[in-house]
This record gives sequence, structure tokens and C-alpha cells, in this order.
Amino acid sequence: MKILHVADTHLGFSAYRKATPDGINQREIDTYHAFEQFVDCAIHSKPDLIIHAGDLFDSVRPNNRAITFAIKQILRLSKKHIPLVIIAGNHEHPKLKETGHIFSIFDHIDHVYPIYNATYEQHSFNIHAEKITIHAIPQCEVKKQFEDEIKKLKSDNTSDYNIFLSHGAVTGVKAFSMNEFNELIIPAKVLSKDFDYIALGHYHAFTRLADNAFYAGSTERFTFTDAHDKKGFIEVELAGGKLKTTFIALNIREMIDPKPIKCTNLKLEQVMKKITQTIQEIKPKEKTFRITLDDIPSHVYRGIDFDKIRKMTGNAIHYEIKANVAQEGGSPPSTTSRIDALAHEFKQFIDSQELKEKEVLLELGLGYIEKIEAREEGK
Ligand SMILES: [Mn+2]
Repeated sequence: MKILHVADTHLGFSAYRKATPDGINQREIDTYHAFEQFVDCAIHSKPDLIIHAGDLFDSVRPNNRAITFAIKQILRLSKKHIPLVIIAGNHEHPKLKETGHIFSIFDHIDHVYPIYNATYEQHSFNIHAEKITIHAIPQCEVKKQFEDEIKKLKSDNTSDYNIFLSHGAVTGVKAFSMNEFNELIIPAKVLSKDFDYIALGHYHAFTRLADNAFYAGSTERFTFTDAHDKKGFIEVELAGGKLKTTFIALNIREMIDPKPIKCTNLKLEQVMKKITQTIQEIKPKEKTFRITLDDIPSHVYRGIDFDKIRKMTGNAIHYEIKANVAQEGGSPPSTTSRIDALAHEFKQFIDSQELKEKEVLLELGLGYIEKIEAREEGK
């Protein structure tokens, strides 16, 4: 029995300013291409089943192009009679029920099994005279609800194969967290031998957690954290009680994040020379890249010829110069300092404070943030 495990395709994602000749964000198109390649591979390799471990879409309300694209690709699989089990991830799951779930668009497509009702669901299939049961726990609005559903998890001993499918941060010795406010925790102890395979989504790097438990990783590179990762999906083969997994990489755009340039004691000309060399090595055409300048004195940083850099990198999809300015008293400015999700910023702020009632403040504050975010989303 052959199963493809894919996750975190984030359709509708867009980033940076580069647009196609039609005026569509280039990285949005790249993200579609990655998913289309996966569908091409699936049609070519004819799996018995496909499981998608969540974050098919990048947001609760994907744009029309993302919806149209998803339907088109999923119909290609449906026409080939390849069953697709797909669970909701934290990115596409609404905070308020009344917002409605984007996955309802798949309810009436043959061979597609969307799971988005915040409850543990089992779907069994008879494939080559063998019974396989998918135990799916999708994203839930409330953490407690997810924990309760996880407690109900139980493999079915009338099935030849049992697969557990979920979306969240497995947390044990190490936490596979994306630092997102609404992420759910999957306790490492749930990764049991009772399941022939455990298919996970949420963590964007392909990761083997146990012999039978894997994050497929995302199909595209969404941040510079992903720069050195290969992206793709997992081919899972189950036969005679044995499991074989193969990671299959997709051919996607390069993202380059070379080692930082150490600027301690360098003069402006020397820094510019190093930047120029790095850009020449990268060959910017059609690439996304970042150059990090470590420990650069602020007066040297101010002298950098950004116009020259822009001219050298004109045909790149995107580039960033990240400067970690040498401390000369005061906090170091950074050209790429980014405001993270509000909840995350707030949590970091509270953590850094000397306060007696941290827990209470944190809970109250996060509660308010969640309310506001839910209201914004429900607009
Ligand atoms: Mn994701």
C-alpha cells in the first residue's frame, strides 16, 4: 500500500514585492507551483491514498485565486480516484465558528475527505483487500478541546493498518514549535507504536521524530529559517506489517542565506568589497537571498552604498541586508527587525520583566489579544 504524506502547502501565501508580468506576487505563484508539482508526482506515481496534515491554505480567508487553484488541483486527484484525507491546520482554522470553514468547499468533491470539525474522526478504506484506518485530529479552537480529543485516540484492531494524522507542535524533550499563538501541543508520548504511521503537519522542516512518526515539512520555503532545507513530501509504503518511507524533494526556487560577514574592525571599503563578493557568488538572478553583517560599527553601516547593492541585485526575486550593529551603548538597530505575532511579542515582553504576577498578566493579556484578533477576523 502506497500513501503520500504532504503538509503545510500554504496556498495563498505571498511575500516580498516581486510580481509576475501579470502583476501577481511571485512567491504566491511559486507556492502554487510547488503544490502543482506535488499533484503531478501523485498522478504519476498513483498512490492508494494521500494524506494532507494541515495548512493547505495560508489563511482563514484565502484569496479567490488560491481557492480556485486548490479546487483545480484537488479535482485532478479526484478524477484519478485517489482518495485525499485532509485536516485543518492552525493557519486556515477560524477562531470563531461563525466565520465558517474554508474546507467546506471540499465537502462535495468525490474522493476528498476534509476534516475540520475540531473532533477526532476515523476514516477507513479498503485498499487491495486490506483495511486502513486514518485517525485524524484536526486543529481545534480551544487547546483543552484538542487535548480531550487526543485522549480519545485509539488504534483500531480490526484494521490492518492504523495511521494517526494531526497538526501541531510535538513537545517532549525538544519542541517542534512554529511560535504561533494558536498552535496546539501534541505530547511526544502520543507518538506510540500502536500506529503503523504517524503523519504530522505544522513544523516546516522535514523531520523524523520516531521510526513511525514524521513531519513532512512544508512544500515551499517561507522564511529564511527554511533556506537550507529541502522541501517536499513523504512516500510511505506499508506492506506485511513493515514501513518504508522515502522523502521526495520538490524542485523549488533557491533561497540563500550565507554565513554572516564578520565586520569587526573592517573599514567601509572592506565591508563593501565583501558584500560585492558575496553577491557575485550568490548570482542573484531569480533568487531570494539575505546577507547578514555581524558586528558592524554604526558609522560604517551608515556609509554603505545601498544604491550600488540594488544595482547588483536588480534581477533577484528578493534580497535583504540584515545588519547586527556593534553595541556602542543603547540597543542595536536592525534593518530587518520585524514585529512578530502580537501574542508572541507580548509573551516575550512579559517573560523579560521582573514581575510577581506574570502568569495572571500573561493570561489576561493573551485573552484580550485573542478576542481582538477573533473580532478582526470575523469582520
Ligand atoms: Mn504551517
